[in-house]
Amino acid sequence: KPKFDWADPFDFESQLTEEERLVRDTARDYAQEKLLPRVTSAYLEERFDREIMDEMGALGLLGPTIPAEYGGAGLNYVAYGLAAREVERVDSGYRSAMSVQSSLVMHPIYAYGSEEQKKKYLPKLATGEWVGCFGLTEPDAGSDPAGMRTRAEKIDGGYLLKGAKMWITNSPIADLAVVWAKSAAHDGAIRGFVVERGTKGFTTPKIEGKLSLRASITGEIVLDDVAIPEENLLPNVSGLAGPFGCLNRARYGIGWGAIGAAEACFAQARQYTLDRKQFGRPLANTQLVQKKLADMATEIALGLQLALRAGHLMDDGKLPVESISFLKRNNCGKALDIARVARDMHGGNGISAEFHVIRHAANLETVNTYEGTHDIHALIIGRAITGLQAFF
Ligand code: TGC
Ligand code: FAD
Repeated sequence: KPKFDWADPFDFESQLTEEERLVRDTARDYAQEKLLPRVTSAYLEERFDREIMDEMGALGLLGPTIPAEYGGAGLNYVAYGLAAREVERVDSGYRSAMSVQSSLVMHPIYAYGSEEQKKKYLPKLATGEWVGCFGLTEPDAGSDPAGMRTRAEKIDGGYLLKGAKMWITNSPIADLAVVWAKSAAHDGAIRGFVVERGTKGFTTPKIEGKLSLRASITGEIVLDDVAIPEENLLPNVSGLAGPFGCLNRARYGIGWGAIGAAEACFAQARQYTLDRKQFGRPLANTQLVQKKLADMATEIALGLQLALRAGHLMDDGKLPVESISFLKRNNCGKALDIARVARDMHGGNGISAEFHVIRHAANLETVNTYEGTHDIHALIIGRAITGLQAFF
């Protein structure tokens, strides 16, 4: 009789290749041994440890799908997803740092950059020697990035950038920023520009006082007449398809990562309710608790299969962007529900940092919002189903 494994009820494991398992194990060992011990203090102190980027770089976790000739690990998208799941099992903020560098900074330079840009930036970003950030959102343009105000003006030998970006992961520690701006010289089209730290007029104030994703550093990007040379324009993309091409990959990785956070909450809630006794028996010996655990396990199993299927399609170049919205929306929404229920199942202890569940729940509020909110992805899916635009 096949044996039931509560942590892997559908033998997910056997669907992975040997290389994918190796990447997963490397990421899991690193996350459990090096990230988990420092996450609570980092979260409480609202601190991101910069050396994490070097550590991830040394393990090949930055730009894992970028070919080796530019410093990447040349892995497939399933392996990338598995790594995101392991890192987010510890904290969504650490996965954020990894996804921004990989999908939002290295990917656009790789996919849209000149050969010189690829050679100059990608190897340093792959090792973590340099940190990058991605500036799309603005104070008045979040869900609707087409409404951005940041402008690029043509000047002799380059461009002058004017504007401001808001809620930018890693901006205060970034060595370079990939910034999206409307360029008058290109009929007002949105274009991507690489801005290096130290360029006059480029500042990145930290956003203090976040109550979610506190182990990740977030800031603004202020572009006060920033003059950059012509060679810092990303030459091979124009329009919103540029930033969206990056978001597709990051959203895909988040779909995997959120399941890692949900699994951590589920495992923690299972153990806690087995250990904790009330009314003379373990909490896990009650019908309500068992139903909650069964619901969690079901959603995790479904979400994981969805992520793997998406990964296989992505690796075959057959994953429609609207299907990425299914993955991002479902897995983030379900992970947030699971984290909230796990918090509740811990009673008073559930609000303590020691038990991790409230940290995951608070983090997942952000994860459910960034890279397209839960409702924005519903509208993307709704438009694809009906052919009707309901954003406005
Ligand atoms: P729409 O008319 O739909 O499209 C405009 C142009 O873009 C193309 N396009 C895409 N291309 C590639 N991939 C996609 N997913 C694409 N979606 C659209 C489209 O084909 C079109 O091209 P063209 O050549 O015909 O002009 O544009 P819209 O303005 O109606 O868009 C509406 C909407 C809601 C879909 C979109 O704006 C949206 O997705 N909003 C959400 C914004 C968002 O996700 N922001 C994320 C910021 S970055 C971030 O959060 C990082 S957090 C990272 C971390 O810390 O982990
Ligand atoms: P809004 O767009 O103002 O949305 C507010 C509410 O209105 C949401 O519930 C939304 O679903 C709803 N809404 C909006 N439009 C509609 C509509 N048409 N119909 C119905 N409901 C609607 N951005 C970057 O560019 N780079 C980053 O690195 C980055 N990192 C981030 C890190 C953190 C910690 C956070 C919190 C955000 C980050 N973001 C980043 C920004 C993020 O992508 C935006 O916050 C997100 O896209 C939502 O935009 P907004 O905050 O302006 O909300």
